[in-house]
Amino acid sequence: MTTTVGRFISFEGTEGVGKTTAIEGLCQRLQAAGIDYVRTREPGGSPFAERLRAILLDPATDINDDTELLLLFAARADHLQQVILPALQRGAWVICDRFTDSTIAYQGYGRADGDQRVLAKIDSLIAQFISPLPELTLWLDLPVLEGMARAGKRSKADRFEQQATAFFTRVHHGFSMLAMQHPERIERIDANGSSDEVGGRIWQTVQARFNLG
Ligand code: Z5A
Repeated sequence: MTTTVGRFISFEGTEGVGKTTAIEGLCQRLQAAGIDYVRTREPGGSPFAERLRAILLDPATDINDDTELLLLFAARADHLQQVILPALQRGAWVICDRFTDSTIAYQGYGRADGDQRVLAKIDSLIAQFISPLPELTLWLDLPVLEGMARAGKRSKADRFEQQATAFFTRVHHGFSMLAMQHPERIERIDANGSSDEVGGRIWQTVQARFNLG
């Protein structure tokens, strides 16, 4: 068991809900509060994992669901060892755009429609290779079509963004299941409204959770 002292926070949600924007806002507030933090993301976050990210997101990549799952975990294991654990051990906060909940939501529900065998495979990979898990997960909840409309304003769709609406509806269901199963860790944040409003909700939640003045 690895000893850590920093705080580990993940952001989750379906496509285009505003994670990147919200993380930017949180990091500005942490900086103003004098808190040392590392901002990172998945898949990716370390040099090797960023190479796997490029493969995973490339629309030309043709792999089956097991291969995708294992590549995500290979990326995560490297990211954890190279970036997350060293940051937590020196006392920094880690702010991570997506983590294991995305795998459950996208691979477990989006790809496999909640198939118990697939969910069990993912749980087993998490149990064997991933520690620690985030102590706070901010799930930005927005109707799927609104997130897709926000994301759709950008240029070219990656391999995940090319999925149909039904896929993202299953992913959204996956996140709501996770929020029900882990109320002690996952906070649902209403992602409707302006980025200032959403940012305010997030900061209130973080302040309350970690007793920040
Ligand atoms: N994936 C997976 O399948 N399994 C896994 O285990 C992991 C990931 C870890 C890459 O993720 C893909 O990997 C992802 C799941 C899969 N694919 N999908 N879909 P990513 O996080 O890099 O990509 P993303 O989820 O598509 O993120 P995103 O599209 O970049 O969205 P975002 O970061 O949540 O949103 P944003 O960039 O902050 O905002 C989107 C737009 O909305 C932008 O123009 C903003 O200016 C605008 N915006 C933001 N906030 C607001 C508000 N409040 N109002 C109005 N407009 C707003």
